[in-house]
Amino acid sequence: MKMRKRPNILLTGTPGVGKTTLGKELAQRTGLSYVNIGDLAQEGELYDGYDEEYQCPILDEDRVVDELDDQMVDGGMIIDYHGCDLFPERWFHIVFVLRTDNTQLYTRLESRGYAGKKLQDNVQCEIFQTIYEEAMEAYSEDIVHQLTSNTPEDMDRNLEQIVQWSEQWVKDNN
Ligand code: DAT
Repeated sequence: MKMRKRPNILLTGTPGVGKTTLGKELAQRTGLSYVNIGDLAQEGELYDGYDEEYQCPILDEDRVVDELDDQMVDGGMIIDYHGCDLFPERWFHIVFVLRTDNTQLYTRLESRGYAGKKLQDNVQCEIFQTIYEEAMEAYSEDIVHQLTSNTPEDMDRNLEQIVQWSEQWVKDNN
């Protein structure tokens, strides 16, 4: 029996914008599989060197892509990462860039324990819409959507919209 085709969704944006919260809830609501790239890299030690400035391991992008490619070809995946140009363009049917006001983002990242340069750099990343521009360069512009993620109401609305989009995609492609 042939499996129903299901879409692959990329959730991207600056750390703290709500990708993980949205992605996990979305997986529950749609039955799609949620993958957090940071966790995947940690579990498989998919690293290539160490970044002294940021005091964190450097992602081995090729191994991350190899690790996921079979699943992505099958479809039905939700990918969560604070970057987007490392993935093959063919992987995704839709790309959501979550956006948060910088004052709110500052508070969220501070309570996550970010401080100093790491905190400043991440808030600047959001102010200069770095990830949105990265997404617009890496993917066809008509599949890239920005979603405001300031309040719990925003979270609910985004969830609702993506669930509906996903259901429609499944109808249209099967
Ligand atoms: P990310 O995965 O993008 O780093 P997260 O899902 O871990 O972000 O969320 C960071 C924190 O902010 C977490 O405590 C939940 C909160 N948050 C996320 N989106 C929100 C929203 N739209 N409204 C209120 N709080 C939100």
